[in-house]
Amino acid sequence: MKKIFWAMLLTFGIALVTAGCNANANKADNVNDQESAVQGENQTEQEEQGGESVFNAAKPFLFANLGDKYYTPDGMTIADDTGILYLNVPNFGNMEGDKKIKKDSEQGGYLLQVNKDGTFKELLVYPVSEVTGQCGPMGLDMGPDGNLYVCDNQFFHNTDYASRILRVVMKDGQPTGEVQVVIEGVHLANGMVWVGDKLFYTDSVLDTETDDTCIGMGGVFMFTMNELKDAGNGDNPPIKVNAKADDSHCVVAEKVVKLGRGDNTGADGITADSNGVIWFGNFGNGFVYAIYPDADGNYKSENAVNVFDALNQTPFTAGPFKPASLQCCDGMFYDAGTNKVFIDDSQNNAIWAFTPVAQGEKIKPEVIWRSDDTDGMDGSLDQPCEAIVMDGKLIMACFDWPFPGLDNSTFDPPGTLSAIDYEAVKKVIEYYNKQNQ
Ligand SMILES: [Ca+2]
Ligand SMILES: [Ca+2]
Ligand SMILES: [Ca+2]
Repeated sequence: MKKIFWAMLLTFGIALVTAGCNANANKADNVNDQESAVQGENQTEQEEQGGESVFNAAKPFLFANLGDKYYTPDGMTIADDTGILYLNVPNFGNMEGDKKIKKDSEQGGYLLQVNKDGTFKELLVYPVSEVTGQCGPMGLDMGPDGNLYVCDNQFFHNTDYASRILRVVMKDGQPTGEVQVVIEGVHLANGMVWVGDKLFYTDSVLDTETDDTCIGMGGVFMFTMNELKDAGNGDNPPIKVNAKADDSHCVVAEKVVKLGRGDNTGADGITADSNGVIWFGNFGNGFVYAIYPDADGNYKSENAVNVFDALNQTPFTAGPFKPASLQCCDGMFYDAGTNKVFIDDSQNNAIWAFTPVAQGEKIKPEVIWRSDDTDGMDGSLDQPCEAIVMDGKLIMACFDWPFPGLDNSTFDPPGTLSAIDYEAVKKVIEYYNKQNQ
């Protein structure tokens, strides 16, 4: 469960301090205080270099080499009470045959525990679906009951609504071995977040009529813990959903406008900020949306709005990176420390960040880092799919399973987790804040 942090005040405070530093820098020549003058010179130097030193410090490094066994890492979450980082590894990267059987891998994929030093251990091999003989553990989050809830994406094995939401029963931070099917009938289960007693997950492929411009649809589904608690437990059957916009649990469905590489995959990454606002984006075209809770804390379709129109964007050109358009939102992660939502951009091998905005406003995503087409072994981004902050690092899982139109051209194990120093991330954010003034 993501804690609701009261970070707005803190962030506002940091913004004021930053503004004060800028004022000093501008007046540095006239100030006798030596420290202020040195600080001013450093800042001028950075500006002359286009922030080169700021961006160089934010170069990703290899946080974990997952070896040849765990090659397609995806969802991550950290337990609030224990600080344990859980990582799902569906291992889609290497499959064979018509039934998409995973090669050199357990068919169920894996749940790993990742430690602060980048070492890890396998906690669970997921049990497989009777329909497909596979399991595809992707997005996950800790529920208020202390159990892990998991998106089991079966879409690559079976497009006949075989995806599920699973409950990994936990005790003392470790799986007991029991895994229950809580929801079934999902089409492409992808991202997940708990907000209080409400679970939200994205289904990236909902049934819809398509034409030349609208090529797909995805949506966000919501369940309360009260609805879920008995589902799949003992003799109780799972809850069945329809992967359609008119399902009673579908809070919002958004069509995918054809753009760039023409990918029709809808809602993917999803996260919640400290005000309980839900942020999600489309994998296929990079559109970003928000669902604002109403005064009673309810989430309704009329409060779901587009906050980033990828069709009418100007390519991003700041920093030392190639011009980039945001046309792919994979995982999203809200970090209270910076008050930023991070977007994993699988298409551009990039990590973006934006500040949450009030209802009616638009977001302004900015590139924190972008890598070339790499194998990820030096920590470069190799199709980043999920991000999380742990122990002074922004950590990104590298999916490394190329689709058409992505910068990543080659599946090249071992699987990798990249990381950027958190202080360096903050300095990049400060740099952009200055440029925007
Ligand atoms: Ca995803
Ligand atoms: Ca790789
Ligand atoms: Ca690669």
